[in-house]
Amino acid sequence: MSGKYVKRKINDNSMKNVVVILTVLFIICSCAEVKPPEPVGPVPSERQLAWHEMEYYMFVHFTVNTFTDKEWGYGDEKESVFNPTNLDCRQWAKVAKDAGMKGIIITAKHHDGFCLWPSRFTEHSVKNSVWKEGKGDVLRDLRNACDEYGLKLGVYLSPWDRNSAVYGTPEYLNYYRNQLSELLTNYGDIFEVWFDGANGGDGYYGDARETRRIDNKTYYDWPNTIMIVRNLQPGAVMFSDAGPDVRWVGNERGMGSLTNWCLLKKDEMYPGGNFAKILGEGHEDGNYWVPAEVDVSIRPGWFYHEKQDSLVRSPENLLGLYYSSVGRNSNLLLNIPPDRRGLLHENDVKSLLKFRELREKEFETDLARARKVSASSSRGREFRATNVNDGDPETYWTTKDDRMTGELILDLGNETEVNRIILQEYIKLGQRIKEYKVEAFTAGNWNEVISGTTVGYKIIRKFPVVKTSRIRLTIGKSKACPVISNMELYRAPGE
Ligand code: FUL
Repeated sequence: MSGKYVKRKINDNSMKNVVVILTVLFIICSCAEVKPPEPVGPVPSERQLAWHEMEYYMFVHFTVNTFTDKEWGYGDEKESVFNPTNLDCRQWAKVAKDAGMKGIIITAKHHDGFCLWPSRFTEHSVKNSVWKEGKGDVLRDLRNACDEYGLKLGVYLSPWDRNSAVYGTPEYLNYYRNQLSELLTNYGDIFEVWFDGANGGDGYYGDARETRRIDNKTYYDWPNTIMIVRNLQPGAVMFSDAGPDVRWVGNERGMGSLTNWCLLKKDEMYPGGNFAKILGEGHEDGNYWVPAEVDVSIRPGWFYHEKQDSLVRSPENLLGLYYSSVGRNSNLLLNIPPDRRGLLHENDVKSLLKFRELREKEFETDLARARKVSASSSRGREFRATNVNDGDPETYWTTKDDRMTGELILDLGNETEVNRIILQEYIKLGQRIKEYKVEAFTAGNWNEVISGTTVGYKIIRKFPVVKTSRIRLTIGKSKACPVISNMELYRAPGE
């Protein structure tokens, strides 16, 4: 064997080894590269994810109060006062659908204790009213109407019951839970169960007519009630001041908080407690995912009052509510109270439908869609910048784990007018962003158009019209590498 041959053989072998090592290294590197980031902090459950996507739905306050012109019934109302002349849940559902809403939550029982369904556990219900000669069931009608119009159904069951003789005793809990079980067993899939926190004290209470105080921290034994809902309707989220799944935003004016964490230290809270400020912002270091819901009425009252027919919110006002709720990482639960006919009043319907038109005009054409986007850094191909404007909520842009900041530059092609931006984090990996700003490239410089703190499921921000060919989003602070699934830009009418 000549020396030359041996040398060549050795060279060949080393070359092969080098190629093998490089290939293995490449495979290792690219595998490491495509791994998604680990979730940060609490993440939403499946039922909460489905809830986030609902965004906007109808609240319906309807009971004896509608006929007595009250906001809080005392509990001594005769069943016969409940007498809608033309109750039509299909009209409610059609309006909700036409308004772009995704569901309806109804006051199955408000504080006065009157049940809109023929409960087996009380005489104080539709079964003793004159409506449909006592054969009616508002919940059944609404279920059918929601199915017909492709809407989800939710129920409000007031824990405070001013009619029940046993309210305030342990026996009442059985009564309450029996009613809850009836609602959650007989009316199909329920998407949300609404527990309000009001406990005013005085009431009829089976003709005792007295004040009954309960300790709202302990009396209702919430953990066991929550179990009932979990067992009977695993897909339903539960709302109260403190969750467990969805929290009150802390006011009834329709104002979500600009800083809005979907996180909450809910173990420290309970329905009816004094937590308004905390509920708006949530807790940055909260240990549960409990996003905010904004509940607000289209009229001054929650129930229908004829004298408020001229006080219905205008379409422009409703659009404002949309920005201060859905635009601030919250869902919007908008109350439209049926009147004494059992119909949504013409004024409310007109305003709602016009609001839909306005909303559609605001977000007519997404100017960011499929435009060129570049990022200051990326985690790899799978997590590239263009994932933010591909219209797919399951793809996202993110950086390597050691980056807590990042920048995206969106190239609009030509000089284009814009005045709205939508941003969404990929919340399956937790809520991360603590600080962001948006700039436009104008007159040779980057100029800030808006800045803020949290993002979460979704924010929609307005800013004065700017004509630009490039928009830059900077994530200034984040709990971990930023993860953005969506960015949209619009030119809404007006300034
Ligand atoms: C509160 C109640 O007292 C009001 O009547 C209304 O139902 C509102 C949505 O929740 O707790």
